[in-house]
Amino acid sequence: MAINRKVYTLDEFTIQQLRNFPHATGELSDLLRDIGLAAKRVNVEVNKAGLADILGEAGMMNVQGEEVKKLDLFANNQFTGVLQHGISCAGIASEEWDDYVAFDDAVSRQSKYICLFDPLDGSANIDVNVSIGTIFSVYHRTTPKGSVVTLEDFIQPGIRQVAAGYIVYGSSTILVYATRRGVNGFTLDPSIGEFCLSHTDIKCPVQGKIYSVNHGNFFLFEERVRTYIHQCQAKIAAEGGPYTQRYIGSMVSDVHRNLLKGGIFMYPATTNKPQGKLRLQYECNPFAFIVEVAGGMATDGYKRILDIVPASLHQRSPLFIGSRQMMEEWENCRTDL
Ligand code: AHM
Ligand code: MG
Repeated sequence: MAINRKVYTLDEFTIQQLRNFPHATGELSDLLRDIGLAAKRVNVEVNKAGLADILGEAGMMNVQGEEVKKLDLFANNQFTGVLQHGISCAGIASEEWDDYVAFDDAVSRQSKYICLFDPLDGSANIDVNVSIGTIFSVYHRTTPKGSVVTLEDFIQPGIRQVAAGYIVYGSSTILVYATRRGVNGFTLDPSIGEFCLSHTDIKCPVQGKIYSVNHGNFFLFEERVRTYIHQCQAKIAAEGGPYTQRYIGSMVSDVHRNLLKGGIFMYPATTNKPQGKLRLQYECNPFAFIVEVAGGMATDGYKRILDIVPASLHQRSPLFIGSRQMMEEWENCRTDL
């Protein structure tokens, strides 16, 4: 017999969380609702990408010198729009913009949060129907309310995040967000157009089974990384079974899978990209926050991601992230033994 239980929508859940904080203003709930709304709009476009003549290059280069796809622009506009017109966000920074954007109006100057986001991560995969995602992080502004936000609001270390999350536009669409109180996932029910609580209090398994890395870069990695990869491969040869390697090339999907199933995701420095590929503020910090709240770890190979003080908005960092025990094995990996 089917058991009916109350299904919480994203809005209901965030409002319910407010009850734990009698002095909360509800601004974070508003902001998450705005992000959920933009995600639903992006989801519609992602789902009909093959039909809507929206595939292909928009013919522009973004600030990273990469070609922008049309859906990147659409997603960027959606997230910018909802945050600009909401009441909770004083300014944004996006992987697609050169600079941060301060919302200079009477309501936004009083808002207490700023938001950074990568509107469509893994967009190189759009043309081939591979899952892509949005990544976001939320900080308290450091400048006083009433003023216009400045660069200092956007280059805070990741440890100061108030919330962070991501959306995977995949076989189903899921929004996962973390606050210090926990990590929860909401799957989009297309029949009612609502994100519904589906993954409560997500914990990253302590012992992972999966290692995720772009093997094509193997000879560009430092020796320690190559040694660790060999250790993982030796484990697969010795133990077989559940251990394996998986790499989608879409970070949101790769880290989401490892968060649920256990594993380590690595985007190390390479000889041609000594700072790695991923952006500290838009990709590494939000995932580091989420995975740490879920019980895992995240480093740049040597130090904790969340402790890095950014020097600029678009700075890159190597990333090693995932299950605690695998991360400890990586930390203990030496080439001189
Ligand atoms: P993007 O922000 O330009 O989409 O790049 C980030 C993506 C990640 O999602 C993914 O993990 C990585 O780039 C894949 O890079 P590579 O093809 O070098 O392995
Ligand atoms: Mg990205």
